[in-house]
Amino acid sequence: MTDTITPAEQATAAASGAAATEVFRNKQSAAAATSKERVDTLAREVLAAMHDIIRRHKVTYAEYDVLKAWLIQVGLDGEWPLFLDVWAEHVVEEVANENRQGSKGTIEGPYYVPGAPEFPAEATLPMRENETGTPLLFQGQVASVDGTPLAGAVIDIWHADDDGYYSQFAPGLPEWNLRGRIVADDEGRFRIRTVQPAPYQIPTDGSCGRLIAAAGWHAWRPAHLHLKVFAPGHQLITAQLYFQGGEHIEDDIASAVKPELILAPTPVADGTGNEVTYDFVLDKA
Ligand code: MBD
Ligand code: FE
Repeated sequence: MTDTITPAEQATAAASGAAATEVFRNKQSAAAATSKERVDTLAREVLAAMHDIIRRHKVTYAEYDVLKAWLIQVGLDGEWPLFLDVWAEHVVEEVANENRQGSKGTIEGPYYVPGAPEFPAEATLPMRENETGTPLLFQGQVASVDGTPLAGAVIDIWHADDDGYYSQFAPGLPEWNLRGRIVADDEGRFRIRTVQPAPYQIPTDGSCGRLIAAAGWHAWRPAHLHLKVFAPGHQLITAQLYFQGGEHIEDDIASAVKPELILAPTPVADGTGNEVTYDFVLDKA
């Protein structure tokens, strides 16, 4: 017996949803305005698509009330960030970055927190003394599309632990566990030591989980590292990197896997874990 509260004992959909909602509300870009014409067009077409579905499937009053109750509960659970990032963000990302020449990106998801502690080019991410998971050396170089190395590029990395929990979204984890901003060296190179994350199941005890259960879907994302790569004069890349052969690479619930984003780590000679090299190419701003 121990009196330590583990994330698994206390993590709830409502708690992680409330944290994700709060983080999103602090994001400045959320306040960006749009024109009346744009709102008119988009809102009208969303509503028309809904009307069309109701007619084609002859949606009943009983079904309409189930939907209403469910939508109310999504908000109460704080799960709008989760819902939107799992089932809609991938298309927004596709449209936003369709003209990029450099490295592929993918969705940000609901668990990024700006302001992680900063580290030099060779660094170990903040982790607990007994952090479980296979050690991973993640190294590479950041360059511009013309091949120029980007000295001082910042690699902002965050990922779940071996149990699938993100710090600040599950209780009992150190504030910045498995989160850090690594500043690349004069040649744009970085060497980051962390542990390989496990496949991730989105919360099953909230509204998103109820939808998944009611529809007979699954709640899994493949194991992934999240990254944002910043360099002056260049477009920010928001990406995730996955692991070759990992579970749910082929059926990510968030539809965010791309072949270019799959890593194939190899065991390091001294038997202390895996290593992998991945280079980032940034488009000019
Ligand atoms: C995640 O960890 C994630 O990356 C996304 C996109 C959605 C839910 C949880
Ligand atoms: Fe994630």
